[in-house]
Amino acid sequence: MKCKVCREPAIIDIRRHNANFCTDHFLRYCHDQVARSIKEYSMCSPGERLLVAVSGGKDSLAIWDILDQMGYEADGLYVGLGIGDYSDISGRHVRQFAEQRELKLIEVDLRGEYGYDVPTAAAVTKRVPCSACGLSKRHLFDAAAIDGGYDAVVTGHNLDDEAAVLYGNVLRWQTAYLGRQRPVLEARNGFPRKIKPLVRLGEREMAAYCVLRGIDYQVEECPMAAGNKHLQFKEVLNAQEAVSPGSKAAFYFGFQRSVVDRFDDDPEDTSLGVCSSCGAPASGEICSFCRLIERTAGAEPVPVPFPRSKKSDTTSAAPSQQSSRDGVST
Ligand code: Q46
Ligand code: ZN
Ligand code: ZN
Repeated sequence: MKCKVCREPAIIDIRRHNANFCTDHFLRYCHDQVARSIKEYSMCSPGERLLVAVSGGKDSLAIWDILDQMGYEADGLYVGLGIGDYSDISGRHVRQFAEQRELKLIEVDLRGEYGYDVPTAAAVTKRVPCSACGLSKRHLFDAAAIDGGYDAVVTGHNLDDEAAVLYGNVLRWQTAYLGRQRPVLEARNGFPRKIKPLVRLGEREMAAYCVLRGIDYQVEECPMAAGNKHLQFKEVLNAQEAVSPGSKAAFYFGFQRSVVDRFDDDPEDTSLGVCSSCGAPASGEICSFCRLIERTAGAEPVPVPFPRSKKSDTTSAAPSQQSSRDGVST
């Protein structure tokens, strides 16, 4: 197996591009794919201040690393979700990464600052953990970006994530979500711009990127992800990709090219008011984040299940079934 560019021994094959790369050319390929996404979708410009939502997983640390190397002013934001050892280890990876590169890291701890954690919120609301978790993260990312004067929030959603979310939304014809499933969501209604520069790169490529760049990341599955529909959708698409490489990219980018504009892209919502408690955009008197704080106030902390091991997440592995959200809107 030889590198497509220099003919030296290759360390990774990318079947959907029918290409193999050596270490140097693979790292360059990752940068080129990010630069291409940024340009093609007008995600951000040099000189803008970016806030990277970092979880401690491979994708968010990889995109933080790439943007930093590209010369962007990119700070990190880590939200401590209170998911036992999983959160403790994730936080350590994020801190170590930021310290090694002398990057600015903002930390918010749900239990310390808002009096609840994800397992407790899930028990109180009687909904899947990803629901309270996603709500909390979205609110805190948005608030930190607006308060800190950042030009955009960057998330580490990769091609596997986005194709799986799209698949779930198409399966149930979630038209309101389909209109928002773009690599860029412009700032509006009091929310910051959101960008996903990893949409051209797969999960396996991001794991390889971190290994080759010496980035330590959280390799365990989130213990709250059991039953997460997103994982099932990834498995379906992985099976399809195995028999027909390029299917995920064709599905996702075909949608972007020819279909997404047919759906309403969340037009300016004049009915949105301002939360009387925190000042965030809200459809009622107080926003759903502040309602969650109220509901969880005084609740007994709930124990966390044991972490689940991922089936595969290395340079030589097939695309892994890494967790993400259960929700359909990213
Ligand atoms: S951390 Fe949170 Fe994910 Fe865990 S509880 Fe679900 S959403 S799976 S990205
Ligand atoms: Zn090469
Ligand atoms: Zn609020």
